[in-house]
Amino acid sequence: MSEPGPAADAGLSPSATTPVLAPAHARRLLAEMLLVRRFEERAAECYTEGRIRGFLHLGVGQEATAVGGTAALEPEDRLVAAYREHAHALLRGVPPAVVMAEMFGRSAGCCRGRGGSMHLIDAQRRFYGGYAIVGGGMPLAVGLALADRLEQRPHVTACFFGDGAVAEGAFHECLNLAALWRLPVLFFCENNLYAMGTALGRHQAMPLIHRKAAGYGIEGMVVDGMDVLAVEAATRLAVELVRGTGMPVLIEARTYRFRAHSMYDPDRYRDKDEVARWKTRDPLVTFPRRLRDWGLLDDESLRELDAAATAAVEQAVAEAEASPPEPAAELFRDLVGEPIRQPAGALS
Ligand SMILES: Cc1ncc(C[n+]2csc(CCOP(=O)(O)OP(=O)(O)O)c2C)c(N)n1
Ligand SMILES: [Mg+2]
Repeated sequence: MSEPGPAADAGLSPSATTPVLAPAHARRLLAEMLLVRRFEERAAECYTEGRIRGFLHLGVGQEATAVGGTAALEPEDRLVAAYREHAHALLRGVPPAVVMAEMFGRSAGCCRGRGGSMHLIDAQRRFYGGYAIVGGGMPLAVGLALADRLEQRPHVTACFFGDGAVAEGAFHECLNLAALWRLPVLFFCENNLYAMGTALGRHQAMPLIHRKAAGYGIEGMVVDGMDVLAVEAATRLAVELVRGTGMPVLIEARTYRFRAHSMYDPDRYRDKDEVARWKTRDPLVTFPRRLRDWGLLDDESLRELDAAATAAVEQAVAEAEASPPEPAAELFRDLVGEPIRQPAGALS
């Protein structure tokens, strides 16, 4: 995507080469990235304090990919994510307090505290999880899209997964079936270059992930995942293609996680200089800077947006803290079905 015009026209006047970036839209993208970043920073603190237990995977650094990738979806479109999915849940409209309560293990959580950080789900908001198994969400996305195709519904299913999932059989099976059956899936690879401690080049013979689309006869695109506008533009194009042709599309967004894989990971497999280099591309720094250059943001508005994000997260923590755990009597709810009644004498 070419850049909007110079500050003189504040990005407001359209021309052949300067797409319009509406100020309200720019602020929305920035507000969303701030909410996700502040939410995850606070979650890390809560984890250290022992208020969140189990696993916690943060996507700090990857906000532009999640925000740009979801901005192009319609509210009715479906989203399946992997386990680094706080951003995706929030961006599909799951309230921050509900996500935080889930991570606190409280009854106000979207799974009543049973799932935790890796298993968020809210199907009513078209957010279908949250999968701890690498590549595990992909067959589900294909199934959702198959149902939409059979029922002739116009929705797109966006399936987010990491570069690690590309090494799984499920990736290839799902791209193959979705292409063969012409299913409306947007396969969205959040390529942060690492699968736990394994660098992409150590598990992929051909590491240009978007090119793997050719093997299934579908479109593949690559985009700078640190640039929220580029990600949104690419995703918009891809979603239009999926909706217009009914065929799946694969997007690879190149991004980077600034923090370790999980709260347990000592992060010894990456060169500190590499991390520092990627941090200079922090979308929470570069996007506000561009908006300032284009006259769409001043320091005070940035402070206000940031304060609003921080306040929303504090409110979420307070509400999560105030929510009780599930009563013991509910422990088996949603876990065990009704006992199957055997015909008398069947097993004897
Ligand atoms: C099928 C399967 N194999 C291995 C694991 C262990 N595991 C957990 S996270 C992970 C790395 C996945 O990396 P990627 O898909 O790139 O996602 P990222 O952590 O970078 O967001 C692995 C191998 C798992 N959860 N599931
Ligand atoms: Mg990865």
